[in-house]
Amino acid sequence: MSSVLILNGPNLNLLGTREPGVYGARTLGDVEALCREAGAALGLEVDFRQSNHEGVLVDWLQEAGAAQQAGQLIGAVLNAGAYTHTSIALHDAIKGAGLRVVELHISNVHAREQFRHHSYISAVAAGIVVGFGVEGYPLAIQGLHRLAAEAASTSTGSGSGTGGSQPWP
Ligand code: CA2
Repeated sequence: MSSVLILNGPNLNLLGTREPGVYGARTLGDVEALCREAGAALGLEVDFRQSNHEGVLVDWLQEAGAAQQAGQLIGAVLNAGAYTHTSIALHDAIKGAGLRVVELHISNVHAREQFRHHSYISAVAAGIVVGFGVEGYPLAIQGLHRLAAEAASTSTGSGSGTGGSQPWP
């Protein structure tokens, strides 16, 4: 069975405990349940993780790239939290690992402070889901699944789409 990795960055363990006006009332455990349901509907095993540490996220992205190249993983949904706006290390890890990533934000970062408008992840992401609340997680899994299926059909020559010109792996 193929799997999908869901990676959550700093402070997302606090989801549902504070700032419900921005991030909603659901906890990270609730988000994991949403992801497991969405993954099961697509026949995917869900590996759901959170870390407050940049280097741990880098390690996980590198491991995920290797698993994707081995055909075990379709890619990752990444909510890098505030590291989105600061981390060249996460950018380099995604690029270096050749990992298919859908960047996700619960809030609409573009309607918030200026410092949240720039993302180091977007340039190396296959797609972006922003501002749908925690319901964005199942949307991101569905989008990632579709992109992986398109890439597989393009690489076997059986697809008729335009995916071959996409700048991601
Ligand atoms: O909207 C998102 O998903 C963010 O990635 C969340 C990050 C923020 O730094 C990004 O700009 C946008 C913050 C995650 C912290 O989440 C908390 C949840 C509840 C209470 C405190 C923090």
